[in-house]
Amino acid sequence: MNALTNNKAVLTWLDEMAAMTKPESIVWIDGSEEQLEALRAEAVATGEMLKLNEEKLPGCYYHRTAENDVARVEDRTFICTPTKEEAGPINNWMDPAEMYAKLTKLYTGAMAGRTMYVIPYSMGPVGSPFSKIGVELTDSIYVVLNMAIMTRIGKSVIDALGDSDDFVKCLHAKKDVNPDDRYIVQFPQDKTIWSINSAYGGNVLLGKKCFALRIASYLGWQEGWMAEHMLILGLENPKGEVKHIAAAFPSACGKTNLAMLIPPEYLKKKGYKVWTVGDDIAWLRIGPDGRLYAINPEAGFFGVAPGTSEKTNFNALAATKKNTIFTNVAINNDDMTVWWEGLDKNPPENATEWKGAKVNGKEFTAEGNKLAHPNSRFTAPAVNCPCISSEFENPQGVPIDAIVFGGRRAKCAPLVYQSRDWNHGTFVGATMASETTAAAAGAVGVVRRDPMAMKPFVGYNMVTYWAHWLEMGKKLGDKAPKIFHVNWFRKDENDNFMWPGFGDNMRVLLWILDRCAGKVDADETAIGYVPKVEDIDVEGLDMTAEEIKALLTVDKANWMEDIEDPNTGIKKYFEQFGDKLPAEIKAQLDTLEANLANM
Ligand code: GTP
Ligand code: SPV
Ligand code: MN
Repeated sequence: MNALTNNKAVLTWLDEMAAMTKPESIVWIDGSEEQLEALRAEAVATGEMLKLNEEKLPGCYYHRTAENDVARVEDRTFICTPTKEEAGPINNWMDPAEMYAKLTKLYTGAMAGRTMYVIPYSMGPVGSPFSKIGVELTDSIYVVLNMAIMTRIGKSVIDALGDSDDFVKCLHAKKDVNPDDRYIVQFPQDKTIWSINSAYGGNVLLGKKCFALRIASYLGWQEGWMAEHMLILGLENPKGEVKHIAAAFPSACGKTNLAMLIPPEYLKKKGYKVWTVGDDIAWLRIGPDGRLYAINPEAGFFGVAPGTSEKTNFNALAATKKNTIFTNVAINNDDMTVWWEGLDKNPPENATEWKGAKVNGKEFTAEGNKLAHPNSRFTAPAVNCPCISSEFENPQGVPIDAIVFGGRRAKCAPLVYQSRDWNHGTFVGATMASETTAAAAGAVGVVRRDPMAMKPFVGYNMVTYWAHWLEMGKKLGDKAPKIFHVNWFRKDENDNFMWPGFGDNMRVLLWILDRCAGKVDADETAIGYVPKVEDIDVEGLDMTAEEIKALLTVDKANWMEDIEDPNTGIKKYFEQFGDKLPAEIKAQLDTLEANLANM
């Protein structure tokens, strides 16, 4: 097929990559429905995808990845800046020349006998001042079809690029999916991403974590804006006024769920609503009026399937009912529909589990096995979401009133607290911790520091990133959003969640917005402002004031341990940054210690 562009920079790079990977043919993705439909048919013919029930799940497909290839691989992800210092101590680093040489060997002939697809794509609405363009080369139809949902693709994008060389060069080859030679590599200065030997989501949909977070966070630092692992939601009150909240939680810690929240019945009746702008990534810029504005650079949701049900996340489930790709969930062979843990209490008897074995799902799960992989996902178009915001395509983005950090903490962090100001809020983000989840390969349930939920995604030195946050705060001045921290995952002595979560998180969002509007008082504690028990509305909730109080307590011993723990503590974490730690962050730690000492 003819190239879609005469752009010299694109064509020269494409020639180089094709000379290295040696595909049998090259196909440009123009974004037309005819072309995508032909690719779906081809993927079904080769067995790469299965067609699901056309009546119950129109336009939906199923894909299973290799057993060794089911999540992001953080130990094989590299930030290749010219110096190690620029990547910082928490990123894997290799000298760019060395990495290019090493990977060139792996890529040489990697697409022999295969087709290379050329996908022009835009992160953000085409033509928005926030938006950026990438071109992904891939030998995977699964990647093409996912990118077609997750980003804006095709002719309009390459036309918008024109003659410019300002695009991110993304190369993906699935090769033989060998985990020992798997690499996910960012070269921020070259605006280049090379991914090889994986065919799973976040490792290969290069517009997402690789570009929209790792490369974009680096560009944001250079250009004075921010790329964050944040959902964006609009909360509408009964008067029809909408305030926007951006929230950063680590992977599989509730962003999709909060972004699509359905309020508890009594609030719904009053007229409260939540509108989804984004569920995973926010690009934030200071607008002409000096406030912070956010867009969602994505066009779809790559959401965690397990735990998604009509009760927990009605809107996400509704979004998956058509034109969706399911990865590593279970299949109900009776009617070619999908199932996962938490969808309902009725696992299909005639099931295929995520690895491909035919099993009796009832017996299989009763024996303690999982039918769906814990990180199985759906790729659903944002337009499918019943609560998609009318601002979703707004090229100027939405003004942000509050920033919320959060994680999975069985102890320590209360249900919600407010930072004293932007710098303190930056410290709260920088010292975030969370129990690990199945979203990345490795142990699950271990507490680790995950600053701003960006540990796996920051494309430069974490301390420079914190300094950039402090700098943005200076520029925003008194127009800065207020910064909060939430924890939906606090547990009691019996290991039960103390807070119902999901829709009831709305009660906490209302307190947050009341604080932003100066409408409600709070208790000043060592860690920041904590709600008064009576200010968390419990109407319709079966919870006592004592239980709310327990959720809000700041326990001195727990907090001291959080600072001092020799393995996971804040001090230990900060040590690796040495004297590069911003003085303001150190000062905030000193204040926290002094406050706790006075408790
Ligand atoms: P990534 O896409 O990996 O970045 O994840 P995410 O932050 O969007 O996480 P998501 O909303 O998909 O939630 C992950 C898991 O946490 C799901 O199994 C949810 O059911 C569960 N979860 C979400 N919100 C809550 C909550 O308020 N309470 C509890 N207990 N679980 C929750
Ligand atoms: C995450 O792990 O935070 C995700 C899924 O959103 S992935 O795109 O695989 O990174
Ligand atoms: Mn994510």
